[in-house]
Amino acid sequence: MPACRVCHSPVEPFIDFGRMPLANAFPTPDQFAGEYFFELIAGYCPGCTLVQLVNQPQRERMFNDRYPFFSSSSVRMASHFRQLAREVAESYLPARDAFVVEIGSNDGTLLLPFAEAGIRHLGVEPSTSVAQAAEDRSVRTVSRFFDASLAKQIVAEQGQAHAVIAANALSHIDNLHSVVAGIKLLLAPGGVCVIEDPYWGDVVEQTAFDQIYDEHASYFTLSSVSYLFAQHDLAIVDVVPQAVHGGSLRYLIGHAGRRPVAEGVTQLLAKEQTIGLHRPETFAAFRDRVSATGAALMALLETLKRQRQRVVGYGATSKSTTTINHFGITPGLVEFISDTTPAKQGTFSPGAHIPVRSHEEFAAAYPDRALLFLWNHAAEVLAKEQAFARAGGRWIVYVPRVEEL
Ligand code: DWN
Ligand code: SAH
Ligand code: ZN
Repeated sequence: MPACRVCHSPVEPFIDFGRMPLANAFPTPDQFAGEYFFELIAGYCPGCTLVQLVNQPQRERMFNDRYPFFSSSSVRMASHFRQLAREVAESYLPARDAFVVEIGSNDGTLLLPFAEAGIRHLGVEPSTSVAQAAEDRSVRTVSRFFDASLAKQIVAEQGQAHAVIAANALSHIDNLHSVVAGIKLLLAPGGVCVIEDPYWGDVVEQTAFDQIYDEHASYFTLSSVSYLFAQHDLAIVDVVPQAVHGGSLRYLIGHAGRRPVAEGVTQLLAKEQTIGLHRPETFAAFRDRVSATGAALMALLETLKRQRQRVVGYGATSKSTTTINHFGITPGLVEFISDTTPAKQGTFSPGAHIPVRSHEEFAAAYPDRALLFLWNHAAEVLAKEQAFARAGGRWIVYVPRVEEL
């Protein structure tokens, strides 16, 4: 059994999705033959409770000059990050010479409000495709993987940071100890570190199985995050649930002993114990619900095909790679996938090779059904696609369960 990336105990596999391509490696036909596949298996560590991938693809394969996910693709996420930036600026930054560092800053969506306010900032973003987009918006970015040695260099050249932020980034990082040691070095004595990631409790509760893919190396609970940060003399001082990405948790972290620990922290730790998130039967039931979702979704798609109904996918998300390849969705069942990202248009979905086309093609001739791979942004999508519903189109969702809306 593989060793836990945090405590080195043997990890116990609990779900196997089979042979899987990389979620964001959208190939063109000349690249079909060279596609990279790995066995997508998630496991649980009984030593420190961290849920994690058993086989982790190399980071350079995933995060590079072709990385096609741009944070600015969701208007709702941009406003979520603007609100977070406001809270950090109001509550945690000194009036003079504040310095903010973001890990996994992508195209600069979260740092942009700091840049606009003239606040000293630095984004750390290894994928040059998106780092360049940040630079184009005048968000200062260094295109490197964050770790302890980069943290040391930043401190030497630019000083410690009053806020270190990582949204949907820590879950993407396999060398967690080096990264958390780096946060320890980088954070000013009274500074705050804000981490936000999908919450494993919500993944289980919503049967949001497609959050499991190559880039998501770890699936956090408060228990596992507390354990990790405590190893580096950092303490979780507050936790705030967030509705984004199907249910996330925001962790506010400081140097141990520097800030009072909110009651919510002790309460959630106790709740994670009582609801049995880490019991074998919880994992078994999750696996059963994933199979039930697959059976229901494939039956519905087959029925629609027999009825000659046109089905188009909505959002060539990272998550869709797991759904499509695990359940065996083919171009015969889903005609194409509509996506607003220019870098994905004209490519094909990883593994199954369903064409990815522009949103204009979706709007030009509405299909009978749209399969919502973007279920986490359902509110944003349904609000702007009212014309599709008026034209008689219906949505298919599959998280938390298969339903036609
Ligand atoms: O964890 C991660 C999160 C933060 O973002 C990364 N590993 C990668 C990415 O995950 P995702 O691809 O599942 O993210 P989204 O935000 O669920 O989907 C983004 C995709 O959907 C983009 O290709 C753009 C597309 N999109 C669209 O076509 N129409 C997005 C919106 C909001 C839309 O209205
Ligand atoms: N924070 C953004 C992007 C999330 S996608 C948002 O919430 O929308 C995850 C990002 O983390 C990618 O842009 C990826 O390139 C970056 N990343 C992966 N490993 C990293 C590392 N070691 N250090 C910094 N960023 C990393
Ligand atoms: Zn462990």
